Amino acid sequence: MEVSCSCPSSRSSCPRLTRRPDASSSTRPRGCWSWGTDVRLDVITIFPDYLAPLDLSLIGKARREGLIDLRVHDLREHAHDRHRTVDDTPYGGGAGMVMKPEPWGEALDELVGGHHEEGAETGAVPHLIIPGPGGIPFTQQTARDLATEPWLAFACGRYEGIDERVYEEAAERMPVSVISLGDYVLNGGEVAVLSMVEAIARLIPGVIGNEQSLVEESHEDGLLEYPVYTKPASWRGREVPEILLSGNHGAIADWRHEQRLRRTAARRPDLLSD
Ligand code: JB8
Repeated sequence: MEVSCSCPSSRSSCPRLTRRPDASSSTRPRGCWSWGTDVRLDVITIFPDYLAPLDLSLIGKARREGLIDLRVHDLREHAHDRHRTVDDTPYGGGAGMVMKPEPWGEALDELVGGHHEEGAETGAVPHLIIPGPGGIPFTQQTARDLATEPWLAFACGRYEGIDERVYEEAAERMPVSVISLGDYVLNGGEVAVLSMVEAIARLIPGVIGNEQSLVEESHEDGLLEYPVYTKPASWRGREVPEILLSGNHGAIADWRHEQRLRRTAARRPDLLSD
């Protein structure tokens, strides 16, 4: 079955249609093209195995169904010396090593077409995300914004970071954002990319079955979530709040709102004052 399309861009220029049209294990009809839902994600790293968890759970299922086209690339494929070197000592001295520009240049060329080549591929480019503790903060709003983009690429740094000229050259070829998960330091970008991909991918329509569960959660409307309970009603002498057993839906909604306000004031007063 071939589904007709109404997207104004041609198939050959739409980055959302570069994947196979009929992933064999998809629950959608074979040959079914989708519009505005699937997203391409590329990750460049010297540790591709760090991204293995993205085969699991809801994100793995979305990949197998073709909702997410996630491709992980080994940066060392673009290091051509005998030791596949990706780092070198910093100019000006100082601690640690810096990632060399040449492998990054080649890896980005491979994504978007040759180095300043005319008409390579379709002209489509990804929004390049580079995790780093010196970046702008990643928030639920960042995840919402990025989830609307058709093509994201993530560059995972290691050591003391990537040669600054890579950021400069990339920014002349595609949108680039340096993004930080928070005010703490990791050993490299991979774990940050795992977090960002999960936060972004779960907002893509179809990835999470129950879309209402995306609305009723922390950070969706500026307050933390209310506490939740399930059976049994009494456990180790601890009772579920009586209101939740009352069947009074209005009173339950009021109680939950009050719990959200209290919890936000106690744990995240910054969310109430901003
Ligand atoms: C070297 O804390 B982070 C982070 C730390 C890093 C690199 C990338 C990200 C690369 N250290 O978000």
